Amino acid sequence: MQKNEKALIFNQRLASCREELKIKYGRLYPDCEAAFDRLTHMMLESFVGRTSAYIDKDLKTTDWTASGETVGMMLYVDLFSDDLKQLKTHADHFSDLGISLVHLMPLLMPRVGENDGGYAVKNYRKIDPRVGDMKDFKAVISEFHRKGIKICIDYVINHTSNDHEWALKALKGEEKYQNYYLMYDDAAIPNAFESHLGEVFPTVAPGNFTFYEAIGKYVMTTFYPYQWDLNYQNPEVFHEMASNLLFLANIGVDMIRLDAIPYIWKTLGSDCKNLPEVHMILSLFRDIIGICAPSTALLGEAIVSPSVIVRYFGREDRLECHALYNASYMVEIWNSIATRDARHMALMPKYELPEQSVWINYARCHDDIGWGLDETRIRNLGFDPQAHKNFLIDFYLGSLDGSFSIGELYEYNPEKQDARNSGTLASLAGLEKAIRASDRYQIELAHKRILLIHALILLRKGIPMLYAGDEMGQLNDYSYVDDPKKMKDSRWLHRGRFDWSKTSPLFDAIRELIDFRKRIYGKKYIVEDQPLLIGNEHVLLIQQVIRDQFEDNLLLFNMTEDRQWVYTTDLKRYGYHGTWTDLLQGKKLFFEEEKILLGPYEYLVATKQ
Ligand code: OTU
Repeated sequence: MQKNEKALIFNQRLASCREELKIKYGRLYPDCEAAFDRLTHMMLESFVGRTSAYIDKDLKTTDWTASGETVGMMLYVDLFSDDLKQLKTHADHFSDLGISLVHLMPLLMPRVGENDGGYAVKNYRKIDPRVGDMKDFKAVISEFHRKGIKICIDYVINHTSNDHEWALKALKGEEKYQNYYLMYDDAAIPNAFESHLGEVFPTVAPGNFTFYEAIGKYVMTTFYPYQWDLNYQNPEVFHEMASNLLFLANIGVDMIRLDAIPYIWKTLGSDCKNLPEVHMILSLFRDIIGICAPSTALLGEAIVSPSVIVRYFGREDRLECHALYNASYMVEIWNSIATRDARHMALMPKYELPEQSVWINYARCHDDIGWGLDETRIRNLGFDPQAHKNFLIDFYLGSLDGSFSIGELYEYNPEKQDARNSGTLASLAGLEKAIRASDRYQIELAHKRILLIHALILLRKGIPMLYAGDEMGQLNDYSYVDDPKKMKDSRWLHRGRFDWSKTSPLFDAIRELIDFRKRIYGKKYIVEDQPLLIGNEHVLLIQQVIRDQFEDNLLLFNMTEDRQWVYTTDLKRYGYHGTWTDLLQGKKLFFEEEKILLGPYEYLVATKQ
């Protein structure tokens, strides 16, 4: 495609939404006529730089994020395969398992030294030299695309590292770049900010400002002191970050994970989270991507309460992220596993999402589990929220009598009796303790529990996202305490090296589950996915409406290690009668009989036939 041909396409696309875009932009940056023109010019340049093959892909790509065939896995390249060259040779691991989307965690050039697992980025246009270079990355993309696997990478938009070119220039006293960050000459404004702010890492990185003696300034650092918050009030920062976004899209990545979105806009006197301007920025990013690289999806990372997360999908007339992490569901899964009580999950509120919006369902990721359960719901079920939280913390630490878990605390605050938990899925789900005790029955139970957890993410509506290693039952890695760069951050407990020498029966079982998902839902899409309350609180019932399928699917999950009965009166109450078949094992289920039996951690996908 010629340059002028591309320009024509771009101008047509822009013309259809230019005014709207300008109004939105004007809300953030009033009276910036010239700046807006510069923005659209930058977009044109970027579009002209997009390869014809990708422009073609943009036209052909359908809503792959909503397809039941999309199954993701996230990993750190260095821990999984040492580097990108090796990763290329491991493409079969994903194909064998049925993974069609791979999230390569922080891949862009990070800060030298401590870097928050790569979430302190020094250069948005270069690859972390420890794993390779841009050529290697492009080779991975084309190899994975050839195999039908899409690629997601992180774009850390709230902060740069303190050795990013902009930060270095700011440190040299260049005012232009000091305005890229939030810097203050004395403590007055920082203190005023602090009185309304929380802390993300209260023990490892307390406070939200860091004093840099070299320039005698306080720099806003919401996360680690070496992660400098960007100042989006400055239109230049917005432009640079929009331009970097398009740069990443033009490499050919299919999904861009926008890190820590709630924090990107700061207003004195507020808690600087989830402010209206954040939504405006995301909506602009969505429009910009929609014009310049529309086959690229934006995945937002906002680990906040569910009613706040959901707003990051935007509205039908002002879309934001294509996908968001279903953090609340993740917490509910672990809550139900510990309590053996499915009611919390059954009572989760339902949100109407704009079309083509999708949840990412996951059980573990590289971060801790924070127990942000809805307190009213806990109270309504007859529990005290604080006591319940303490129960979960102790349960997953493994200190509680009868707990099958082995984990560690993260950000423990003895005064507030608060903590989050670290640990791999398998160790939290009982495999490590069972292996240590050489208890074959408990090992078998732990395997069942791990599969149930995977089923809870693989059989529901949304994109399932597995965490690499979990498919092999990888256990906690305690070696992080010997590394001075990691020892203070227990999240490294579940960031161990992938053990290629190991085999696990879990791999095949998870592969079958993924295969099942694709067969049942691949082309059909789950339209509705609704938990329903039943008499037996230990069993989760999900009603699914499937496109192009006359009858619903009914999913039953036994959240306990004991056998459970489901009384069919419960199912009839919801209008379900007759003979059903479990599609997983081919079992017949007779709703005219009194009850249905579920084995330990058993789950069924029943349909009427
Ligand atoms: C993200 O997480 C990343 O997932 C973390 O690995 C990084 O450390 C962090 O950003 C900084 O870049 O606080 O405990 O609401 O909760 O972005 C994890 C969003 C985090 C934040 C989330 C953040």
